[in-house]
Amino acid sequence: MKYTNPILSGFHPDPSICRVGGDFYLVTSSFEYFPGLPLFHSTDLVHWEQINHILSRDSQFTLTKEAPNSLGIYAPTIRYHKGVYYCVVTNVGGPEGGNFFVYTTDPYGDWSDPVMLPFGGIDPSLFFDDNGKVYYSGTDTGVFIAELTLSQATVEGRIQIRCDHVGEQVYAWNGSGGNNPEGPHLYKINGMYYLMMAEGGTEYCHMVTIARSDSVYGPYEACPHNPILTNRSTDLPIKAVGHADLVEDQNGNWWSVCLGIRPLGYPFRHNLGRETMLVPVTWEQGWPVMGMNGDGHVDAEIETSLLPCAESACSAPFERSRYLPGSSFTDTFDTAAMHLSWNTIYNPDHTLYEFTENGLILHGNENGLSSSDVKSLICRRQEHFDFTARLTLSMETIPENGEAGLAIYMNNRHHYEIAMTVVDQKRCLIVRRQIGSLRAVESVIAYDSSAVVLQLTGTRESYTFAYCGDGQEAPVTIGSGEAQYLTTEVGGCFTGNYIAVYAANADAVCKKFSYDIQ
Ligand code: 6LW
Repeated sequence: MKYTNPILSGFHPDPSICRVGGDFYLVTSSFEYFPGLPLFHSTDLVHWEQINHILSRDSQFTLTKEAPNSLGIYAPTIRYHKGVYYCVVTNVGGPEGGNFFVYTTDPYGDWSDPVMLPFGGIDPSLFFDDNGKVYYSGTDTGVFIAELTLSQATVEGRIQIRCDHVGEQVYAWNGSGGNNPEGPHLYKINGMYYLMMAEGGTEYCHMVTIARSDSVYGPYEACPHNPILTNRSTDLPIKAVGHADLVEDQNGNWWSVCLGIRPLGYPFRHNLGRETMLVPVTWEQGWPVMGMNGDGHVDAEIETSLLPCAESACSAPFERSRYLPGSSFTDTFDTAAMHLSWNTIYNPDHTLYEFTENGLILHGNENGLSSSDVKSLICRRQEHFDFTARLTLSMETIPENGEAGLAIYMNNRHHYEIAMTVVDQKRCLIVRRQIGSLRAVESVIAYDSSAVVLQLTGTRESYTFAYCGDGQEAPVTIGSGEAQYLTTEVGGCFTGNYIAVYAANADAVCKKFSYDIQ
């Protein structure tokens, strides 16, 4: 069978994976977006459903508002041990930031409040040794390992886990000499400890390296064929691969998930964020060999007969299906809760969202798209280069400065949008672009009706805006902008583009939203 990378398209960086029987669980970073840590399930490693968010409550985390930088929820690790799922992660920024873990016995249900850990830095990982000891690895001035003493109790039928003590931080191996050694994961495989990490930075020199030892604190011996995974200095379409995690399937085959990017073209610029890839892993002389041909690369198409669940047996893996990422999507906002694929930026102000039988009312506050504060906005990842998004929107009255619309959004300083607004006391539709400190109004057209369908079409080259009024059959294009200026290389950081529905200084009713893959 052939599968294609990415296995999770759009902004899904720093993947971490664990297996429980025939079930795989995968989590990715979420930065300033809320809820945090999307959680996915698969039985074949290729088809994933989103089943939950690990951080779904304000009591679990407060996101720091410091746009346009990406702060917030960095690089998680998910592990399963004796009936309990653990996710350890960093909330970067703010007084409530730091490293912590949350846990649950049901990954589909609520995860615990955070158990804070007294380590600085980022990229935490947990390792449960078969001798009962638990180790944390992370990255501050270098990559370190420290023992954790955890205790478990059952209170009112619910499991409670505490961290009673942390051991000394031991800097056992700091990679092969590349910059930014980070994202460490510790494993024990056939009696040997393996410390795998990313080096080279999360850009085009990214790579994965590994070392092994017969003792957890080392000394570690570097793999003679490091880096074991990289696409640097190749012509492969997927670039910047790194930050990997390893998993063994129930048949004894090994796999790695890692992040990678797909530039729009040359010069390299990418707008979909860092995406999740899957590569087969074999072992030679006690070292992992990654990639389809063992060449240490991530290919866009991978031929393998080893996926853990044959296609026929996987025909009904999604009984509890919540959301299949990467599919076309329509929301008529007729449930009282936000669909799993929607995010807000920062912890939301819940009073800005009202579900009614007419649709979702966005109560716009004073914060427009360029604000670095909490906005009346919902957004979902751009998962494909080619797509069309449509929003059916109505606004009865529009006060001065009021607007609502549909945007392609990298951050508060890089976004293009189409909106219904008022100019010179007349209702109109407007297309605007902001690229850093440059702002332009592309077009303003008079528009009399209170209802409209706004359309955003994406390609590798451009984002194009159109509208459809009452009784109008074909959308009318009123503006467009280059895709290459809404990219990480131009104005982004660690995230990818989102399609956003928003209101500011006015109320708007959203009746329908659709995202169609072209
Ligand atoms: C993450 C680090 C990295 O913490 O980028 O690519 C950082 N790897 O390990 C943000 O995702």
